[in-house]
Amino acid sequence: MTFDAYRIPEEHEAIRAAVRDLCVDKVAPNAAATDEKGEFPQASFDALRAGDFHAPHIPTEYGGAGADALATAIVIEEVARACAASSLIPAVNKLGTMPLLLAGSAQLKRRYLPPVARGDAMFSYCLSEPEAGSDAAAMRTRAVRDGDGYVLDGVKRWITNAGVSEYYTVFATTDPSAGSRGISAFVVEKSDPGVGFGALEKKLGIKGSPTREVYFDGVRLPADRMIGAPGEGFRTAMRTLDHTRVTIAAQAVGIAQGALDLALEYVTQREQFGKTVATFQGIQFMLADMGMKLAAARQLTYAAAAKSERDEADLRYFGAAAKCFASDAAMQITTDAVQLLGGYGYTSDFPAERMMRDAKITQIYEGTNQIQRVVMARHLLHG
Ligand code: COS
Repeated sequence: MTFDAYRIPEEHEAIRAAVRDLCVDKVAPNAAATDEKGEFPQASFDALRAGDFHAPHIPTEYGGAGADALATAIVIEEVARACAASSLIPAVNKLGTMPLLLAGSAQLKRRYLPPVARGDAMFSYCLSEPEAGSDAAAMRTRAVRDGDGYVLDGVKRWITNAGVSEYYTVFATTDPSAGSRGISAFVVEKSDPGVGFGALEKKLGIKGSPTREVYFDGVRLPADRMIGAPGEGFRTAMRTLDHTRVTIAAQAVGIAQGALDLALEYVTQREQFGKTVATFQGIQFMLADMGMKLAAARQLTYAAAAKSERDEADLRYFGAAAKCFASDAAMQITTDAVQLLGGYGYTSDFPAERMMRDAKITQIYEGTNQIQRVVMARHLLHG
């Protein structure tokens, strides 16, 4: 009797090998420059698009690659191993389109998913506001019913790929008296009159991925741009994050793997006291801890991805746990990689410091790790 349970299927490993090859050749070489210049990694986007890895989760019926949640996580992980900023291309395309996939009408999906699948458009997600970060339900952006449509006014902040993306899922309150039950979701196009963008945020890491404010000044939206029913927007936003926190976990795993690979290469070449530093037990213990944390983070991430694919009841808990654990692990592993490279690790001649800066955001976005702990504790206490 053969035992084949609890193993990544061969087809998923084949996807990993294909993305890894592509990233080594065509994404990693751009990573330092995209970070240094703070410019969108167009060459990496073009390479990912050519390989159909720019939005792999889009179902085949809309012209996508139809990758399941585990395959999508593996794609994001492998891109992040080479360049964290570039991994936000598949990750944010999933984040932006997930509300449509979960709650959108057939007509909205048919209209907006094929351009993303083809790589003609990207899709961003607009939830956070200047005064509504962790407390997402406190948003002030308003959509007021007007004739046969809505008029949208407000400001969204920290919007990944803003300005580059063609489409935006925007959450706005349609009934301020109803709190989180008065929030609705809409598709907004970059070209809709009244849509504007702020200056690029000057960030610590993921510098190649543009982050801007998005402004809505009297934007008229036809009623059929609403995703799901009025008042269901907050629930859709939260269900989306349950799925996409898994992709941030995958991104963190990829960044950490890149840092461990780099550290291993360095310590087996660097000589001090007449031998490679890898022969010292103090170094070996650090490597062992890095590898152990990474393995645990990857297993939790893949388990959460499987739950995402099956939309299991405890996905909320597993998505939060994977994102929290993997991002904390990535922060520790990248910091240790900088330490293992010594003075060289502290310079931009080596990518360790970039990886450390990039890892930091994974502890913050798609819900801070404090919020992930709130989500986990609520699940443990109340089911
Ligand atoms: N799936 C489905 N529904 C959910 C849900 C989920 N994961 N989480 C909450 N809801 C529902 C609740 O069931 C509740 O519905 P009812 O009003 O019908 O009872 C409603 O949403 C409000 O839920 P809750 O009272 O738990 O909301 P809170 O205001 O306490 O907020 C947290 C909950 C803190 C978890 C939420 O605001 C959050 O995740 N904040 C972080 C936001 C974030 O990740 N921002 C990053 C943006 S992307 S970079």
